[in-house]
Amino acid sequence: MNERNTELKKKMKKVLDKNRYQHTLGVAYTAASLAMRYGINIDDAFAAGLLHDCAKCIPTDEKYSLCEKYGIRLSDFEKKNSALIHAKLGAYLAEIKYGITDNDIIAAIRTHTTGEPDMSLMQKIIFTADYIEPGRDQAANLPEIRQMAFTDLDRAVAKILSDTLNYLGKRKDQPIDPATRETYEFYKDKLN
Ligand code: DGI
Ligand code: FE
Ligand code: FE
Repeated sequence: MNERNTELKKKMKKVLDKNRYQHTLGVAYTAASLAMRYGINIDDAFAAGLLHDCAKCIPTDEKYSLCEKYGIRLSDFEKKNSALIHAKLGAYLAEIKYGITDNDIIAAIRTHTTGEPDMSLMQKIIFTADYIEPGRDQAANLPEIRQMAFTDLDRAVAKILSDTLNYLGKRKDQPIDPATRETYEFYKDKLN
């Protein structure tokens, strides 16, 4: 592992709780494996995986005050749903607190929860690795999506979005972010 990633790993161990840290390592190694498969920089994918949830364990009120402090513009949906904020705030912290300068890594952190239309390979890899890392065991169709991730990444992205919309649609307490729908609209043709 390169020096930057060794440092980032130590820092994440400090700012994340135990379960989140284990999940983070799972995402980092899964992202590195997908990077090998699809030919992007392995160290960068590992770094993006390490940092994707770097803002997750910040208390909710502090998440909002940090966004205010740094002038991070939240969508109306994010203003009302605190679970989504860690992506945008995390992307910003990756840059100013953890020294990431690569825009593709920053974008991958920013879009890891909802995705966005027309993502880069790095963005799709982090979005997918977050869903399929070995520690995940709740989602439907995981075995199928795990294989698909290594055979047809766009199709895996589409399937993750379709399953996520399905799952959120069944839960009254979980409104759907328009960004999740827009991403699905862009990728849904890949399911055919
Ligand atoms: O941070 P993680 O738990 O690793 O995973 P995540 O960043 O994908 O998702 C954070 C939470 O956001 C998770 O509980 C799923 C949820 N989520 C994803 N898309 C939407 C959503 N929640 C709502 N309410 N609406 C969405 O569109
Ligand atoms: Fe997350
Ligand atoms: Fe995550």
